[in-house]
Amino acid sequence: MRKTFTDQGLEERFQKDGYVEVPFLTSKEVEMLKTYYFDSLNESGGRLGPEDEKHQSNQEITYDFTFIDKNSDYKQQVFDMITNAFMKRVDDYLFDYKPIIANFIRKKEDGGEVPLHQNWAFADEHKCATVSIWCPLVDSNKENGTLEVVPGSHKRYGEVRGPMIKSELAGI
Ligand SMILES: O=C(O)CCC(=O)C(=O)O
Repeated sequence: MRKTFTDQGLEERFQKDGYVEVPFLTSKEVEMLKTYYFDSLNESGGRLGPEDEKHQSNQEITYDFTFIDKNSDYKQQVFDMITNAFMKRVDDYLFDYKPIIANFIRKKEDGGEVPLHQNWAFADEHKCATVSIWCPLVDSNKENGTLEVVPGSHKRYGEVRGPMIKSELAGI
């Protein structure tokens, strides 16, 4: 199995719990990304929904992820901004990783919940782990949509995870 973290203590915690908490961006970098987020918001094309894929669903999406934005130029711009800021720090922690997705996530205060899920499997997880870096740009709490994790749940569910594949977590 390929190593994920350069630090052995972090590696062991990550393998056991599926997550670690570490200091990440400086307050200057947070301010820069926040300013960029609001300044570029008018370029967003709005979020793609099931109807855009001619898929019938009564599930309402209540949050914005850049990943599902209709404007691919905007997505590319956001990817570049975020990865540029993050890569300075990523190499302090992770062992030879490269970014494949970068998102701003905006949740509404009333009902913007992101449902329980495990991220898509982007690699053969017998050989390596993929990593999501979640970094709030405002103080986050239960009221405004912090992230909650279930320690140790990362190796418990399906290996094949992606779009159009029913999640084992769907009924929970
Ligand atoms: O912020 C959330 O609630 C979920 C975020 C998430 O799924 C991710 O960053 O991969």
